[in-house]
Amino acid sequence: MTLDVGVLGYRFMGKAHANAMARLPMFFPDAPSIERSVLVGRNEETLREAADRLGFDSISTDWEAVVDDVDVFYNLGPNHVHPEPSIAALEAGTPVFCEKPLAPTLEEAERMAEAAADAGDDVPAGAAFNYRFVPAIQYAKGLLDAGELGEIRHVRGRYLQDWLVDPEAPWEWRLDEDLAGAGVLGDLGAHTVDLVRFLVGGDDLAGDIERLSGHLQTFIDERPVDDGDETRPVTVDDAYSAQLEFTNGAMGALEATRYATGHKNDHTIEIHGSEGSLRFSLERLNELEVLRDGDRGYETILVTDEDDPYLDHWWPPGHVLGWEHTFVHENYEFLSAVADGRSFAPNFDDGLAAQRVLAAIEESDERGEWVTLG
Ligand code: SOE
Repeated sequence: MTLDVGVLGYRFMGKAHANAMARLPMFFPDAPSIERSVLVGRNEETLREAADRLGFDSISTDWEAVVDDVDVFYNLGPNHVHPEPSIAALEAGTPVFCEKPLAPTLEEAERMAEAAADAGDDVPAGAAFNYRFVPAIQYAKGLLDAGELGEIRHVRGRYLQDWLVDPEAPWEWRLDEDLAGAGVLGDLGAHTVDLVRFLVGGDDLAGDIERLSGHLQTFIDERPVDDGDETRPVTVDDAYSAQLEFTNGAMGALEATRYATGHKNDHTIEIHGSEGSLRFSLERLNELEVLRDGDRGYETILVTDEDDPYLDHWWPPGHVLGWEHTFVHENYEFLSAVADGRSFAPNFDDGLAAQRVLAAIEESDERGEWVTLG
């Protein structure tokens, strides 16, 4: 059986997922057979050009018709377009893969998670947290689950970019509260919160987040629109930081910004346990630094062997992978779950869980006090 895939969105994420789908038959021969069937958007001319370039059979400006028609629906549009089409697809029994953050607001994320629960486990609703699918992150997860780091005490996650350092950098939808929900908190913080939950969530590691304290900042509150003299307000945060306390007493420190001069896409996670520590940096995504003996320092493990996660599908040992491979891995897992009619993780509940943390960080910033998640 061939799955007809409908995709809403053809810019950055549309390209990343279309590339992933195109790689599947070459590198993951056991992946289900799929057809990039229809590309959905608003402007026919732009859509047609994108559909040709990204390998889609047809275009549509009517998502309502598409979600009923296809076997799988990908929602890769800006955040404000995540809720309604995703909910409509799930109501029609169509599996959905939705980009992060799940929704602009907590209330909308709750509605999406409810629609996913109503659709049932055999209609997967995936949240596209691609960094879970970095081989070194999966390797780290294996070490943590095996208890090799002992009792977890510290988790540090920071995501640094610099595309807003220039005050003339143009306005875009990511800077508007109505379209994006939040700024860096939703765009980058969602990734870090999800990775922290993935790596150390669960009772036997650091457990859930008990309470947190958050701080948001907007440095420049208007930006030029395209090349003209007109400006538009920036209505979201440019940076956030948060202190976390986990149920077992472990501590977390999270941070993200679009103003970290010189840092393009620098996502790092550090974890310290009673028996060891680990460090991961997206800028060196083929490596994991692990410390097991306090007197000998960190050992750098190259996660590029054929028995490392997903590596047997690619090149001979030592041939490194990149950012785009994370999308291939998540597409492989998600589409396999769809074909088998089984659940997929991370799902809409994971998207909602991350959103609850983000909302609590915002609330803490507004109230100027710690917030209990409970
Ligand atoms: C832009 O800040 C962005 O493209 C995010 O939207 C992505 O989720 C992240 O992976 C890279 O940066």
